[in-house]
Amino acid sequence: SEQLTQEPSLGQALASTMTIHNDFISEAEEQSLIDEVEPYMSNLKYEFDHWDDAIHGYRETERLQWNEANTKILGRVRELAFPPNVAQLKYVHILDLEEKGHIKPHIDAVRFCGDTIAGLSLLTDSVMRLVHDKKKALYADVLLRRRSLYVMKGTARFDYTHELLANKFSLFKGEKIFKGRRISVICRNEPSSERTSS
Ligand code: AKG
Repeated sequence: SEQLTQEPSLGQALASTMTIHNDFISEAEEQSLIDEVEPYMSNLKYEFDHWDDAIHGYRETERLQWNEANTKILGRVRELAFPPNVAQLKYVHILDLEEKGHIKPHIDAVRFCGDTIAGLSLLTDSVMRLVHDKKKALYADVLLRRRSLYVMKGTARFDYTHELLANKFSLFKGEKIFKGRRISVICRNEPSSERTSS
């Protein structure tokens, strides 16, 4: 699942800029996040087959206010992902992918998001594929376990597309990874004025 051996320096750059923290939250903390977002999410419809959309079978929202327990969890995410003087987006992005849902390869727009993306994966394991934007033969699959946190920055965020494999293609090191419904809770920092003004 890693095809980066032809260019070991790129493999290293990727490994140091896409980090996974397994069991970042407990089962109780996962439930606490779900309990807060589910009443709102369950009223939205899943969206499908928008021809130009990167995401299929999803519903999403952004949230500013969280209860005390969840504010603490998100504080731990922010503390790990962002140095103290980095301006963070206050809104947290919540993406709910139904079992049939998947995310097509894309790079997050530099206009809307800074150099770091930190995402908690809730409810299911899944596989994220990172493909070098210019050299498509260079890619790595990353296992996003239920309750893990990933932090994607630098090379991984700017030079690689990321996608979340549909259940029928969901393999990691040759092993089937069942992807059920997945909710991701994503913190980002503010876009940099240098990148957006060019
Ligand atoms: C995006 O919002 O751009 C994503 O690719 C979401 C990634 C995730 O669900 O962890």
